[in-house]
Formats: sequence, structure tokens, C-alpha cells
Amino acid sequence: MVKKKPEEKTEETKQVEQATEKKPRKTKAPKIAKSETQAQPPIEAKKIESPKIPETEYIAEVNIGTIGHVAHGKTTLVHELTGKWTQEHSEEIKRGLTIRLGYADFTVRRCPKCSEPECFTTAKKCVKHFEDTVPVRRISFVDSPGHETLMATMLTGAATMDGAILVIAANEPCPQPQTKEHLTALEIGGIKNIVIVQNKIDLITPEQAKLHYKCIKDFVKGTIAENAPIIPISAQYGANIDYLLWAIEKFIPTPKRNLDADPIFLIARSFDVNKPGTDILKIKGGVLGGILKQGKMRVSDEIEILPGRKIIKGANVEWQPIFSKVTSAFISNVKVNELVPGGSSGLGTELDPFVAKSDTLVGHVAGLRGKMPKVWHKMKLEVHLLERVVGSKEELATQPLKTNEPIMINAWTSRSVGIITKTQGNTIEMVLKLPVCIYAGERIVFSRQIGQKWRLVGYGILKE
Ligand SMILES: Nc1nc2c(ncn2[C@@H]2O[C@H](COP(=O)(O)OP(=O)(O)OP(=O)(O)O)[C@@H](O)[C@H]2O)c(=O)[nH]1
Ligand SMILES: [Mg+2]
Ligand SMILES: [Zn+2]
Repeated sequence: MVKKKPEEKTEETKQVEQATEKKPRKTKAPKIAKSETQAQPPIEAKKIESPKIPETEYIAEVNIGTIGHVAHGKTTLVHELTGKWTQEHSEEIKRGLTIRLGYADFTVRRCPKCSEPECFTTAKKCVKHFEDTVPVRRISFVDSPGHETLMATMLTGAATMDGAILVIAANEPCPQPQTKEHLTALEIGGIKNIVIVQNKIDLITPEQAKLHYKCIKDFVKGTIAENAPIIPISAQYGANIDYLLWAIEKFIPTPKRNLDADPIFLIARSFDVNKPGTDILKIKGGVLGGILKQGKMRVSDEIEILPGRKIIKGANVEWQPIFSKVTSAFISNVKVNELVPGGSSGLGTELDPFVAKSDTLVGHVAGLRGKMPKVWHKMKLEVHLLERVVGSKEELATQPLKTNEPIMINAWTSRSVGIITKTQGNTIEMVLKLPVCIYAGERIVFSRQIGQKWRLVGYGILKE
């Protein structure tokens, strides 16, 4: 059974997006060794208090990213788990390539009668027992692009991830350049909760799968993913998904959130939700999508968005805060009165929709008025460079940063270019083309232009 391609089924894809229920599927692929999974204590069921509430009202409590080399099957995996095809833009569908970050949610469920890990499913009924399954946890996905030129987009997504699934295709030698570069991005971002998926096992023999597994093991040795489980699957045929769900539950727990801190909402998308020609009285304010990193936000909170609006006054450029008010809040697609950190979230605001349209506010930060991190036009950083530049086939030793060199930076979900004005020991100073809003002490990710491409080369700790 081969899945329908989005290119052929755009309308149907949209319908699938609406569907929350997924049909269980029989798998033909070999099951993985049980020893690895049986040694672990059982996973708590029914974290969602009342299975009686409709599934569409479950709130995602963790945000997991899919990462890895181009065409290794990230979007196919997200589709297998969520029923949603995250490539929504015409260019993506035409080229069969993820270009923008994709978003989808799903609920991990378990059969009360099956034992671990086979009990885990996304289906509402167990295929063995015809028993209703119980919800365990709702998860939101941020699906990254794997193409080497879209690394900056991946890094924006990485800023919102609590954990990640590194997808590695079993029918190609491991590691491929972006397998390495994305894993490096997790290391730099301190994203430790990782599950590795060895995908496309339907295309290889069990012997080849074992050899490839060894290559993955060698590759992750000494990295942040050294002890991550490696689950062989076929995303396309839905094989070993129960084992993968088990690994997600086990290795990507919901992090403990700091609810008492000043709220920080990292904007990863922004929209004008009004259809053309909407009656002026019915126009809705701009909508912000992203992640609440810490704290709580409530409907009617007075908010501030920084760096905000760019004002050009003659030869001078100024940035002014944008003030607004929260009119609605969503976690995944569920309306809430109080937004807490968890899955991918949304904020309805009183903003002029024009200000938010077409991702204009991506990279900006929203929080409570007067309780915001600083906006930086210049930065001083303590630099940590990688030994080698990953991301291309031929790896080069990293050269020291030089004065006047342009560096692309990712700071939370924002992106800017800095020109280095001073280097001294392991500190550098730079002037930013676009200001960024972030706390001192946070990690700023660096990429440098090598050939025609920006390559990840390290990070800096932002100094006061
Ligand atoms: N045989 C087989 N093909 C697969 C499997 N998973 C994905 N594919 C195919 O691999 C191709 C790429 O899949 P995608 O899911 O778009 O890959 P991706 O990692 O999201 O790609 P980018 O987002 O562009 O980096 C598609 O043709 C899929 O149908 C699998 O398990 N088995
Ligand atoms: Mg994709
Ligand atoms: Zn069962």
C-alpha cells in the first residue's frame, strides 16, 4: 500500500488535516529486539485526566521537532503519526520538499490490554483487542526542512523544540551532511531528549539494516545523541510505529516549566486571518504563532512585542515597541483562557492585521508590557566554535572569526546578520543589521558564509 502523494491529492490532504482519528495499519516489517524496551519501567498511562473530553480538546504539552537530512522522511513520519501533510505551500507541493516549518499535533494512546511497547498507538481502537485505547499524551510537532540551504529555518524551529526525532534514511550511507548539521544544532541548542529513527527499512534487507544501525551508532558516539534509542521504522508503511511511540514517551518527557517567570512568547509565525473583503467591523486582529517559553499569558493581558516596528527617520533607523492586548489564546488548536508552556501555541491580539501578515513578526518576542528582555543592536559574545564545519560533504577545520566578517546569528526564533567589529581571545563584538530581543546569558547560534552557503560554526554566550 503506497500513500497518496500530496501533489496528486491537494484537496484530500486538506481533509486529512481535519481528521484526528487514524486507521490502524498492519505492518509487515520486522519487529525490533524486545530486550531494549523491556528493561525499562512501564510508562504511566492516562496523563490526560479525562479521556471523556473530545480529542480535539486535548492540549499538547510538549513540542517535538523532526530533523535530519533532506528527503529522509520527516514529513512522511509526521503524516503517519498525525494524519496531516505539513507541506502546505504550493512551491513545497510542486517540489516535494519542505521549505517552511510545518506544524501538526497528535495524541499518543495505549491499549489497556496490550503490553509495552506494542500497546502504543495513535488509533482509538486496538487492532488486537478491539478495545478503546486511552490517551497518554498530546504532542505537537514542528517539522523542519532538511535541505542544506534551509538551515536557518531549521534553527528557528530548533529554538522551539523540547526534544527531537532525528530521522535517518536507512537506504543511504550515514551520516549525510544535514544529519550531522542538524544533530550539531541540537547540541548547540542543548536539546538533549532525542529519539533516532532509522527510516525506510522497507527498502533494505535486515542484514543491511543491522550494518546501517552500526553506522548510526558510530556516528552518534561522543555526541549528545550517544544514548538515544534507534528505532527502525518505515514511515511510509507505518511499521514499528508502536516502538517509536514507546521511545518518544520514554525519552522525550514533558519538561518541567517555569510558570512563575515573566512570560516569553517566541514568535515563529504571524498571520492576518481575515479573508479579503471582510467587513471592517468583523476584522480580527493579527495572530501570533509560536511557543511560550516560560510563564503564563492570559486573555486581556497587555503585551509588548520587541524589537517591534522599524521606523525610518531620514538617515536614522529606529525600532519602537509594538503594544497590544491578548484577545484569545490557543495551545495547538484548543482555545484556553490561560496560556502555559507546552505545544505549539497561538495568541489572538488587537494588532492591526497588516502588522502581523505573512510572518512579518517572526523572530520578535511577545511578553507583558514592561517585563521584556533587552533589545540588542550590538553584542558581545563569548565564542564557542566547532572544531570542524559540518554540513557539507568535505569538512573543513573552522578558521577563527575575523574582524569585518559577517556572521549569521539565530537568537531564539530570530535571525540577523552581525558584522564583527572586534575580536579578543574568545570574545567578539558585533553590530547587528537587525536588532534582536533576548536575555543576556542565552546562546546565540552562529553560521558563517562558506562558499555560497551559511554553515553552522558554533555559538556564543551573550554578555551583558
Ligand atoms: N520507501 C519508503 N519511502 C519513504 C519512507 N518515508 C518517506 N519516504 C519517501 O521519501 C521521500 C521524501 O519524504 P519526505 O517525508 O518528504 O522527506 P523529508 O525528510 O520531509 O524531506 P525534506 O523536508 O524536504 O527534508 C518521499 O518520496 C517519501 O514518500 C519510507 O519509510 N519508505
Ligand atoms: Mg519534509
Ligand atoms: Zn490491545
